[in-house]
Amino acid sequence: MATRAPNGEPDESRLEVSAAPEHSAGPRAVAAAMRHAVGQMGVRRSAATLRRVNQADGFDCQGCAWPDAEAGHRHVAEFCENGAKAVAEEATLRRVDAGFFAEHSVADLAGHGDYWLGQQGRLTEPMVLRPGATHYAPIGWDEAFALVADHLRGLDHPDQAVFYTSGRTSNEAAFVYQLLVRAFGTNNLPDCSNMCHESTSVALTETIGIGKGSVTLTDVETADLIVVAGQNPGTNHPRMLASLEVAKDNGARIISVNPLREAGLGRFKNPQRPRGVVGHGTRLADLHLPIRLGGDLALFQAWGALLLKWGAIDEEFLAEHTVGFTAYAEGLADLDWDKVEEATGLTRDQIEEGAAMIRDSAATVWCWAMGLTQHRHGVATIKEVVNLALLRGDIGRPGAGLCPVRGHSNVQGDRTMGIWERPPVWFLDALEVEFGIPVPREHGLDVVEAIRALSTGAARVFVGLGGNFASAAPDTPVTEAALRRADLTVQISTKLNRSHAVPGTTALILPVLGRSERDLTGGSPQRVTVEDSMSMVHASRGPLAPASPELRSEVDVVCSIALALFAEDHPGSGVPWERLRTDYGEIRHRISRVIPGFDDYERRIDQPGGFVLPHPPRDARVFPTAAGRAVLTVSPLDVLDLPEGHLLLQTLRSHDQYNTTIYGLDDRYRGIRNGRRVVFVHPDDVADLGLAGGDLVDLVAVWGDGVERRADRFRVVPYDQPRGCAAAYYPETNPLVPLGSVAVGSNTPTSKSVVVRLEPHGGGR
Ligand SMILES: Nc1nc2c(c(=O)[nH]1)N[C@H]1C(S)=C(S)[C@@H](COP(=O)(O)OP(=O)(O)OC[C@H]3O[C@@H](n4cnc5c(=O)[nH]c(N)nc54)[C@H](O)[C@@H]3O)O[C@H]1N2
Ligand SMILES: Nc1nc2c(c(=O)[nH]1)N[C@H]1C(S)=C(S)[C@@H](COP(=O)(O)OP(=O)(O)OC[C@H]3O[C@@H](n4cnc5c(=O)[nH]c(N)nc54)[C@H](O)[C@@H]3O)O[C@H]1N2
Ligand SMILES: [Mo]
Repeated sequence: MATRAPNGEPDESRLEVSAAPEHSAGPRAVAAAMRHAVGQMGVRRSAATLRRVNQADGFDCQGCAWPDAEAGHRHVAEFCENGAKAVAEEATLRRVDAGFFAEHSVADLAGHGDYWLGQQGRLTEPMVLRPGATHYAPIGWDEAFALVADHLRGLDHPDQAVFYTSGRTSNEAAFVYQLLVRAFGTNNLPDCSNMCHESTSVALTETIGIGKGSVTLTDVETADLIVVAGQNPGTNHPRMLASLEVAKDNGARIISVNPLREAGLGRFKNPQRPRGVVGHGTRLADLHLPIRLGGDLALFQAWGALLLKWGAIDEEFLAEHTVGFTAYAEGLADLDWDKVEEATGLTRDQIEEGAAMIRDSAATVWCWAMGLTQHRHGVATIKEVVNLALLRGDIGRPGAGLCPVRGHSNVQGDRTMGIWERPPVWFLDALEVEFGIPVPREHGLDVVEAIRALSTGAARVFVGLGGNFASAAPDTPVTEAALRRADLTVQISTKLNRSHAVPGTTALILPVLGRSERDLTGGSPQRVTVEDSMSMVHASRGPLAPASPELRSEVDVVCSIALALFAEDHPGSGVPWERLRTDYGEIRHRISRVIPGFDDYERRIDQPGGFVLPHPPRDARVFPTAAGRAVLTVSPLDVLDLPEGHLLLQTLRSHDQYNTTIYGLDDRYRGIRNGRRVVFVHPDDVADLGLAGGDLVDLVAVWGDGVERRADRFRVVPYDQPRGCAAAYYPETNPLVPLGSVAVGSNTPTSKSVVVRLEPHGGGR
């Protein structure tokens, strides 16, 4: 365990920096996984729990949304190092009970960061903070539900409440939650997607007519070429490395587009194969393009221009299935190569080498994650990915397609279930018909808008179904002040986090079961379902005894709020909430009547591995856009500008965290031990700024609104990447991300490009 400085935060003075390793996984990953698991769960519970992860009769790993192998092809241990950490974090034996809250005032909790808070263990009983109180105190479940209902009924308008969701929520809980919110009368359903793959959803919906990826696991494993842009699978989707290894064995080539040379895409030692334990492992990336932050838009346009010049396009596919080709080709006719080189930081030779690999590929899979979505021109960049896939006819045929790699394990499913502030009309119509309730039609607030509404007092109640809104959202002081201004904050959570420490005037903590736990709501075992990144829906059933007998399921909590909220004269009372609460099969039955693709839901999740949802472009090259075809689009070349003496900072994940949950203080693949307050800077930039490795600096963000945003006390770590770029971990750097700095079209905070300057801490070294 890390020692603690007086404020309860980790002692960063023990930081150790070494060279980043060239390979990932291997036996050290197994050792790290076991260390975390045993530390949180003990030996016997670790073995019993980890055996059930991602098995056909087990529970879905909370770690990520990468699909499982087909049911017959699963290993005994179908999880990865970071999956084991995610499981251990939830199945920990540590507890946060009423005694803990009696000991720690809210002010005390607010003095701690997410690492300390998360390490305290699982929440065990409902807690309330009354107006003016210094401490959370126990409250009965029924009283808690009545308190929520009273506050909601007391609002002048339903739009004064916002209902956040984090993507770990099951399909069943998500469906009843959005139903509750819409029956109440608002579409204020901001979710973690707004900060994550929203740029993807917007770009794909406009261009191919559906906001989801078009590949299956088999496509990835049989691709000729895989482009991995703006994604760090070694840390965030480790099981993807196993798929990439299979693809390599089948002859695929891989291009990595990333400012950093991430260990996962170097050499991969598969811990589940003998040759991963000895020897050098598989070299995954054949070409690494160290792109400047935000340069992908320019790179993809340049690739498009080269493919056009070489005539390396699928004319038949373009003629039959697309619109917009002529405008696209004209748009690239006079591409400004100087600007391309400036934006990408790559040479024309490097760009041509990548383009030639695309030209020579019979089938290409395009993978991406936060490195593309969290930029000002994130939507435009992803539209350029689509342009390339369309040029090559790479949608709707084997071994090819679009592969946005999702974050939270059920973030895609939550959207399918209607967690969306801008729901489609057909969905609302279907809800109205199914439940006989009027539902609101005006779009609701997304994350950034919700923070604004809470800040001004336009929104007065915040409900969070999972997640850690305070730490995940941008502009931390602004977000925290917004939450504190609320009349009521309700956090439905498994573990303590910063969001509990920045309460509204009244605050509730409602503790729930995690996915690894048995759910006996209604008296018999319940299962839930989730959807992975490739639209596979399958069941999940937890094997463990609940962390506390007081815990309720998310479905139970949501339905119980509804039962308390809707009086008999309210149309919402017509929904059979008690039936839904106690029988998740009934929820699935209702889902199957509202959402296309879920027919015969109950039976199809009995099949090992579940079932795949329809995806017209993937299945039949049908594109449900307004034009009835896939759309090639034209976007202006946007180059992120960097004032003299400044750096472009990306905020990213270490190997020892799950978003705002910090597992530990190491980032093994980047050579960091015992610390998180580090800023990675190119060695020549370190020198040019008059600094040296190990110097203590404050990060100061520069943004057009004149506000000075700071994050203090970071150690400078010289690290290979394009000049002018820098990297530091989230959420410590969230105070630097301006609320107003968002992606055009998706409103996603630009967490991967923040203009900063480095100031020596305390004015000197
Ligand atoms: N263990 C673990 N697993 C996770 C998570 C976790 O925190 N921990 N989080 C989950 C969630 S919610 C998500 S969304 C995913 C996140 O998965 P990732 O998107 O892989 O997460 P990040 O750490 O944000 O990494 C972004 C990557 O993009 C690169 N990058 C940054 N800017 C640019 C750019 O402008 N261009 C290019 N080409 N590359 C760029 C960075 O160098 C880094 O390699 O992972 C999910 N899985
Ligand atoms: N600067 C910067 N900011 C970012 C990002 C970035 O790259 N840079 N990434 C963004 C992205 S991609 C995302 S997805 C968001 C993440 O935003 P969130 O999803 O809001 O954050 P998490 O850290 O995943 O939430 C962790 C909390 O969820 C609760 N929890 C865990 N499991 C369960 C469960 O089963 N049920 C319930 N009810 N609660 C549970 C626990 O209390 C835990 O403390 O952050 C975004 N913010
Ligand atoms: Mo995410």
